[in-house]
Amino acid sequence: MHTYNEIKNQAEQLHKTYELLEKETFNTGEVDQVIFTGCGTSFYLASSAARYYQNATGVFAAAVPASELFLHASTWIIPGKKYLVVAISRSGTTSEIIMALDNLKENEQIRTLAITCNGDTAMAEMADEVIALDHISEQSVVMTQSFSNMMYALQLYAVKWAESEQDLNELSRIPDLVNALIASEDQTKVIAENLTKKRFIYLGSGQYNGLAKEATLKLKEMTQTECESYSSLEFRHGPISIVDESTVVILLAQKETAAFDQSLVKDIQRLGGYVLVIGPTNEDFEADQLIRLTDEITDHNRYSLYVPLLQFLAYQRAVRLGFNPDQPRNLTQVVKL
Ligand code: F1P
Repeated sequence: MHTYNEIKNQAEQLHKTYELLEKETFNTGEVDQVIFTGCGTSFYLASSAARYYQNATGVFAAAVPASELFLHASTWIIPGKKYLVVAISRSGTTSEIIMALDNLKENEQIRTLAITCNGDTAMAEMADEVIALDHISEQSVVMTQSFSNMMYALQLYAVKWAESEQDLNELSRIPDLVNALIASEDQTKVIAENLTKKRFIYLGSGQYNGLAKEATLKLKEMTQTECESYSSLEFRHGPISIVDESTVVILLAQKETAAFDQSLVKDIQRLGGYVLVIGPTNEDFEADQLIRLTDEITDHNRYSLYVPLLQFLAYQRAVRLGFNPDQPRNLTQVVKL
């Protein structure tokens, strides 16, 4: 039940995250590149946050799993360049993130920022700066509100860095909009509870590609379904061969990519696939099911509105299949090597 509750009350927590970040000041000193890093959900968050950050600030940003950063640091760090490494971890104790930070600590070209839901950890102690969302104390094994809140905090961080009032205004509206969406949680049940559908594919582009990957992980963790995700238009380049009547494609649509999104939906439908589109679609957009999100918020800032829908979908399917989402198979809250 705590997994459900933690999805359900994330808007309240987003309010608290906004209040916290609004007050904070950060070191925005010169950097050449920013590397976002984490493991599992926190890595997918890193993938989205890197795209958001670069778009907001104009500073080159990339995402890398924390394990890659300590196993293969030289493939990421170029001597002579200045880096900011943003380390993401709900627990702040995952082995790989600690090892990555430890590996970088002697390096003077690198400064670090940790974002975590536990400010009292080795990770927080090792970093030069910390964003501690201590109001999030998630009990669920799978990450839900910790994901949305850490992403939202990193969006606010980027926007403060860029000094963009317009983005800050849009982001300030997000918690109330998420709250309204959560009230209609049943929208995803149509597909979550349809057991004739066996195969799930998530598609998203830009910062939404990381979210498509995270949605895939949520479904996999809670239901052990073999599912996949791709950058939207990559899907035609091979993976589309698996589409049949048992396939559901969940497309994270954006205003700026609408024409490409629509033609992709039609191609998938022609092959028998069922397509659920989540996004700010126009009246004339066609799909098997549409969950419309407001276009009053730009593609750049709409991210948090997709998140609870994708989390509910995985949760609802788990319940329909008879799994207990609070006890996902083979998983623990923290991975220690
Ligand atoms: C990240 C993580 C989760 C995953 C699992 C183990 O932890 O990999 O994404 O669902 O429960 O931990 P963290 O470093 O963010 O605490």
